[in-house]
Amino acid sequence: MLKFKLMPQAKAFAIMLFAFAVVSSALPPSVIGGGRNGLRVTAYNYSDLNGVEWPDLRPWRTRSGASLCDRTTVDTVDHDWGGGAVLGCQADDVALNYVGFIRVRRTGTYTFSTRSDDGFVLTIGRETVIDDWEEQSVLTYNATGEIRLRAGMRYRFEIWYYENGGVAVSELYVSRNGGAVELLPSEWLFQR
Ligand SMILES: [Ca+2]
Ligand SMILES: [Ca+2]
Repeated sequence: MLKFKLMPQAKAFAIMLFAFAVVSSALPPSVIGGGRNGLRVTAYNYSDLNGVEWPDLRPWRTRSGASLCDRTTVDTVDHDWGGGAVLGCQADDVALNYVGFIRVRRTGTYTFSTRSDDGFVLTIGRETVIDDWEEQSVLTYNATGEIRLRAGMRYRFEIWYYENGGVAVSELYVSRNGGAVELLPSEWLFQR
């Protein structure tokens, strides 16, 4: 019977190569190819709106009366705070700014839909995909918007959300080319 004899160094190298192949195949492509998944979130309490109603207050332009109450990261946009505290902030009069990047694996037209209480604005690249900055109940309203995204491209991804009073919900769903609607996958989102 023919036997291959490897030098000890060659044997060690072969074992290292095999171990690397096993570890590499176990990692999802997003971990190999980029930064940490998810989005960064900055949250503000609003103590005094100076007589301005929330729908007229675009926090990315007007931050008067706002104070920083939390900075954190989230895997995706899937929050139902009920009537309680929004992240580490008040239960009412809170604005959140989610920031990061999105990269999809297949080119197509992506339809985003939000279930939010209250206001929600989604911007991808320079395009405002959802503009839904108003008082609303999750039971009665969903906003949608679509955009064409190319596979492998990184687009800046930003959401402004606000909670006026009562129940607070912030959820974002997506469907590609009119297919099944799913919660926005964390693997498509990058913090940097
Ligand atoms: Ca509310
Ligand atoms: Ca509330």
